Amino acid sequence: MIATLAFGALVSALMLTGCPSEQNLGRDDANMTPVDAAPDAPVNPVCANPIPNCSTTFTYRGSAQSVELRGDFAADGWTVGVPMTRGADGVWSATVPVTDNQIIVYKYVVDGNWITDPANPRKSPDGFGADNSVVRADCDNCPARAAIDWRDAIMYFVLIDRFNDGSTANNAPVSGVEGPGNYTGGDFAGLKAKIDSGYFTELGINTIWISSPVDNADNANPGSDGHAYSGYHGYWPADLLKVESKIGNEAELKAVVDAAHARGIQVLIDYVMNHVHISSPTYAAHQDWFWPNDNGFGGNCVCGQGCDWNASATRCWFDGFLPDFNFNNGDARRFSVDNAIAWAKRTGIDGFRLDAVKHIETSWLTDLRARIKAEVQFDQRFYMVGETFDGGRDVIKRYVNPDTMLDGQFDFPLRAQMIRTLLRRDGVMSDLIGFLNDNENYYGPNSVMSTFIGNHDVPRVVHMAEDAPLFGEWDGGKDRGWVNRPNLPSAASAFERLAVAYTMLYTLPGIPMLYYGDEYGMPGGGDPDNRRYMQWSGYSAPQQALRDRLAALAKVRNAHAALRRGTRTTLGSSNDHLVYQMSAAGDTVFVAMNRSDGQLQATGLPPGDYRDAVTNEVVRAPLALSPRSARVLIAQ
Ligand SMILES: [Ca+2]
Ligand SMILES: [Ca+2]
Repeated sequence: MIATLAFGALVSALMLTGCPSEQNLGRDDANMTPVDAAPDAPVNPVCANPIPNCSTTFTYRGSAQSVELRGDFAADGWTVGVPMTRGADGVWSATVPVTDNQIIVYKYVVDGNWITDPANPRKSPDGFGADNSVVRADCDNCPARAAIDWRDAIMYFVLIDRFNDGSTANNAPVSGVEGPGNYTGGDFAGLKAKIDSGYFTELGINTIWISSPVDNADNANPGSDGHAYSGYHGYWPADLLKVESKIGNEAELKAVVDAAHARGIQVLIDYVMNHVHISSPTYAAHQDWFWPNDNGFGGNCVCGQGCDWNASATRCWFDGFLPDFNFNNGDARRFSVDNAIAWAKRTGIDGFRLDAVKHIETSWLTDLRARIKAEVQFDQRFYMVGETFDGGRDVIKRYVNPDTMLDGQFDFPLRAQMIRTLLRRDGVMSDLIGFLNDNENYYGPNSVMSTFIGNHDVPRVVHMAEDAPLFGEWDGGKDRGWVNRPNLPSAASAFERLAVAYTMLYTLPGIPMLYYGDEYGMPGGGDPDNRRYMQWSGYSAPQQALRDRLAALAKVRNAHAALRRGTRTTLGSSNDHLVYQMSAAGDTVFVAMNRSDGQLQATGLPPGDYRDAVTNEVVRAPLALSPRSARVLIAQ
């Protein structure tokens, strides 16, 4: 709204009838962030009487014979336009109906010439080498939600189909597909129910990344393992303009976003731009927008088959039924970027998780960021985090530039090192320290990476923490995706090691990302066994302890800026333990962890009394660390 008011001379937009009075500017208890959220977490001014519809007026000062408004204020606004009329003061104007907070991209046609609005500094690339003007209507003058600083985010990934079935009416599994590869019923309605019930709030989650809401192919297609799969995962986009009916409709998606926002929770959607499913109407209409599945040597160009994953990274097809966009084609790039922008505007989301970044032409990313800045980002930073599933920091960093591309990426190299050192107990703690020393600040001063140890493309992390680990840090675990599927470990040790690793994630900068089910150590081998339906009750004691620990860690992280924004100093270590200090202005937190199965003395911790911020115990240094334990300590 600030942006709109800044050029109020341009848009005399504000139809202020019914503007809420001071006392109802969102101080509605039902909408307040619960007490365990960060002191500086966003509060949520929600207007008591929002005004959905109003009108806005555009003006042009200049001599002309005719002036017309063109833009996306109406479905045919770019082709039909609205004639502007000259007032007695010589100012041209046109008034169009809008909804509250509607973002309008427009141009003026002055005596037949298309121009941007000379009085409006906010411009967005039009994809043809020139600009459009952009304004946001503000009907109720209601203050925006308090903006999140993304360094304060704690993220949770919901694979919608596998999370919570809120409506059996939309359940429609694909015939010919076995259970693990098929739709299981999870939907937006189920997700909203969990948001409303406070599930995420109790876990200290303030950001949810949801799997793609875009319509997916209804086909069954074979995976590389020969089993038939459906598009339950969201990575087979078909009709790019529609919501996937098996997980809900657009109103239900919007209700998820609104419910999250009311609780101070941001929403990211997974946007899949690299490819479409071969049944997509976009592919049918525009085959020239896609790379041919032809390696030039008489073979296909499927990644890892006729084309190399790396040498042909941007053009190879992930599978023979997944045509790959060629964004060197300007029409293809405009269409795709338009589509991503449209999803952001329609849903009111706060960011994107962008799939398979190293497999697209970089021009797509730079075009998207420029338009996000102009057309979507008004009240707070629109966070874009990429997936580059790679152990190389250089290739990951290539796409991190908050000004022109991504805010950050998922930190796969950190994940690998943490799994090696803390869960599998390979090597020694100094390996991890050396890695952290190199990793901190690696991606640039304004980047915000996302840290994690589990996601939907690797075996469930609990099995890497078992006494005898079942998987290595880069294992896909596909050999245990359908058969010989791992069981829940019965011993507490694996869960205790996970708690140590999460203590590190929650005490270092970056956005910790929790994969659904990992909060209670969900078991599972490789894809699709790593995507079992969420378990909502009946946890073992070690599972419950892990989940409680994560909730407590989130509270500690929210309470201490040093953990979210501070700098780390190693104080002491041995082969099996590590002590470090996190410091920010006026805030110091000590972290001590022991990965071994025996008790160890923490070294480097200054002598004195401490309060364990997770358990509230008071302890004294020199300090003994129990087997497989970590403490977050505040000097007393
Ligand atoms: Ca359902
Ligand atoms: Ca590609």
